[in-house]
Amino acid sequence: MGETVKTFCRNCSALCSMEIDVEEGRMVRARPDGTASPYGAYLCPKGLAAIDFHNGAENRLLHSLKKQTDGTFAEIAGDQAIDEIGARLKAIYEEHGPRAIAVYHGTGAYRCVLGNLMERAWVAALDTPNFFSSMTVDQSAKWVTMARMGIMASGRHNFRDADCALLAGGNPLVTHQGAPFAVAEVGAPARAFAAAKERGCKIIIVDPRRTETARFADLFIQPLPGHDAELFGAIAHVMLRDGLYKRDFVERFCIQLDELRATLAPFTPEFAAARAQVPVEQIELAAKWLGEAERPLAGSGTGPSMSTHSNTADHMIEVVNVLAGGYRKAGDRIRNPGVLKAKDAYEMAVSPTRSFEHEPKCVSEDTGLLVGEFPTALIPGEIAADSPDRIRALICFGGDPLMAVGDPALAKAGFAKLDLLVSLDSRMNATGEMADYVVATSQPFERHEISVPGDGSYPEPFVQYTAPVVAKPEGVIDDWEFFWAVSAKMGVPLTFKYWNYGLRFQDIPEGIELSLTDRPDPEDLCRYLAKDSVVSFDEIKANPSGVRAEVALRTVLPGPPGASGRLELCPPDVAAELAAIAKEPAETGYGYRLTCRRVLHALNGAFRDSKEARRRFPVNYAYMNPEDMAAEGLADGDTIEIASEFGKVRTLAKGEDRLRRGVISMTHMFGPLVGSGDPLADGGANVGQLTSLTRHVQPINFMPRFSAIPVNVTVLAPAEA
Ligand SMILES: Nc1nc2c(c(=O)[nH]1)N[C@H]1C(S)=C(S)[C@@H](COP(=O)(O)OP(=O)(O)OC[C@H]3O[C@@H](n4cnc5c(=O)[nH]c(N)nc54)[C@H](O)[C@@H]3O)O[C@H]1N2
Ligand SMILES: Nc1nc2c(c(=O)[nH]1)N[C@H]1C(S)=C(S)[C@@H](COP(=O)(O)OP(=O)(O)OC[C@H]3O[C@@H](n4cnc5c(=O)[nH]c(N)nc54)[C@H](O)[C@@H]3O)O[C@H]1N2
Ligand code: SF4
Ligand SMILES: [Mo]
Repeated sequence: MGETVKTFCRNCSALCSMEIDVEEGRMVRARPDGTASPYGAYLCPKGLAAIDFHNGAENRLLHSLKKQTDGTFAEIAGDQAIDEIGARLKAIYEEHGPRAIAVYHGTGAYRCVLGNLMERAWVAALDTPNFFSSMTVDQSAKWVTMARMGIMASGRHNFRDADCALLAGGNPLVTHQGAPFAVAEVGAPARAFAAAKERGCKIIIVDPRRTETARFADLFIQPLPGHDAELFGAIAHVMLRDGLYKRDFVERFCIQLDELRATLAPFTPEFAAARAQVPVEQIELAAKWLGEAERPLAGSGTGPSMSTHSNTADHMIEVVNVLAGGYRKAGDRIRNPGVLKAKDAYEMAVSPTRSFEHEPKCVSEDTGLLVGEFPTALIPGEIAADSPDRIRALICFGGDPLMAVGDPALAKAGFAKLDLLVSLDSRMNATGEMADYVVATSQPFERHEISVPGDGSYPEPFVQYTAPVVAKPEGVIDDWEFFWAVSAKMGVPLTFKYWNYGLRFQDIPEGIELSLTDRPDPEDLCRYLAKDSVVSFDEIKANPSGVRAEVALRTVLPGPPGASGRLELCPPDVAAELAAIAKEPAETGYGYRLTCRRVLHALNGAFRDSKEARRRFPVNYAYMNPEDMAAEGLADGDTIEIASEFGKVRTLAKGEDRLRRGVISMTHMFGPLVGSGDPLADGGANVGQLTSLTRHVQPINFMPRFSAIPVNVTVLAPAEA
């Protein structure tokens, strides 16, 4: 007999509500569940493919593995693996101190609520500063901006309230990436854009590729990649030149306007238009629309954050948002103050912390923490450093850092110096291949979860809880169990807390002290997380489609009297970066710029081997403008070699008229770490081979250049007819 179970997808931050048909303990079909969801009924192909994936696609691991002395893996029981890992960690900790132990938190860990909080509790209990995540090889330019400019505590406008929205280098129709940085709604993004247009919101998209999202654009700017610093510098220049900025806002909350004006003097629209190869009029128009809007919103996806001068570019995008006054004001309605933890917002600026200038610092470079994390691109260096504080043990939770950081030769040499490498994952990946232990974990539909990651970020107040839809296979464990059990084995007591970004774990006063011997009950942990909820845990549990909570109307409150925080628009380091960019010569010798992009049917390294993804993407194609292909004598499916200053990849070319000429667009995390030369046999190519961990890296966050990479193309073989 079959049954239908309600739950929610945990692949991305949309957390779409769904129902799943289960027959004889096996999931067979998934459908969207619009009963209470803040997006209505919606599921993307990855939500649907999740069933496939659970049922064994992509070589799901059903047992943990231990590396043997001959380099092969042998199965090991989960408990045994934990005992051995716990003992080795304890020895490393006692001999070398807490800094010898590091964790890497990957994309698969973000929506794993209990695992994530147990990991944070463990790291806090060990008191190691070595916390790394995929965020610092993603959009940590945004964290750098927060640390150098400060933040407006009132927050940006909700997309549903904006009357002019600019998105640079993001494609939410495909990626479902939204607030707080990008401009979109995470679930049902096309519906949200259509509704925005209906309301009369003007939409500006800035992207070298005419993205799926760009079909909603009132103004589409298609620059050469790598020139957002100039482009947004020029938009700011025009806003200052024409008085198109919110004077009151800037006077109340900002400093360094004169410095900004002086620094941006060379950033005329003509200068930026020549660099980015866009019409001057588009720069002027973007400045005018944003300057005149009442509730503007300017933000970016990964494009500018991965591209040339990413930190400066991001600072300038935020400067444009500041000049436009793109934040909620006192009295503005807060659409979703949160349900599990409802929060107030205040109209006040919080001055920059420049946290990266303070202790603790990395050992391989003079840089410190950003939002409590060290830069992931420094992991290989932090392992290889000649320092008593170097990293000796690395636990990777739901990620593949070896693939994610690029520069495989350097990264691999670093990882090889570890005493202990553990991958906590539901499948084997490149990092797992190098690991001493791969601990097989449960997958979302096999565990308890409550919507902590959506709280306060859903477009409307909403909360959902799920118990496992199906039982987990015998040989796998929950991620949270790993951290709890390893900690117990080390004799380190844990306090489980409701942590979220912006909080320091140690500073959170409340928590539950966990026993080292009695395994916590996951439902009890979820109940604890709902302790302060507007809707009681029992009511949440009784409503498996989730609850659209009735939350009393909250508005943004005025800042406390005497609040003296200010946004720094143009600190000296940013001014110096802009001055250097203004004088920089063009990078020559390369015919193309290779840009980052994502595809709908894969999620970084995950789902690329699902049936649907493989049918569409036997490899990660190198998309090129058809005129460029004709000029190279290339046809669809021809094999090409793409070479940067740092390495080469081989893949198949495919025409895409959405791209401007001179741009090649390719997604990441396909193929093996280092390709064999046969892209079809490899199932794609790792674009990380074209990147460097030592050259073209940003100061502060050490972000490598993953987009606008200068490359040349060689034609290798025509496609078979
Ligand atoms: N289906 C799917 N969804 C995903 C993912 C996935 O792999 N697949 N990954 C998830 C993750 S980890 C993330 S971080 C998010 C990312 O979410 P997005 O940021 O929306 O990701 P992309 O679709 O890669 O969009 C980046 C855009 O930047 C453009 N771009 C590249 N270089 C430049 C540049 O120099 N300047 C400008 N202005 N634009 C540029 C590219 O053409 C591309 O359209 O998506 C998440 N969601
Ligand atoms: N060249 C280049 N490099 C890039 C990028 C780029 O665009 N170009 N993008 C960057 C970005 S934005 C990111 S986010 C990183 C991605 O880097 P990572 O986050 O390190 O890589 P993913 O492939 O997303 O790894 C997710 C892993 O989580 C596992 N997983 C899924 N669910 C669970 C679970 O419930 N529990 C556990 N334990 N594991 C689970 C999956 O099997 C998968 O192996 O790469 C970065 N690197
Ligand atoms: S958008 Fe897709 S991957 Fe993200 S939660 Fe919804 S169904 Fe899952
Ligand atoms: Mo990401």
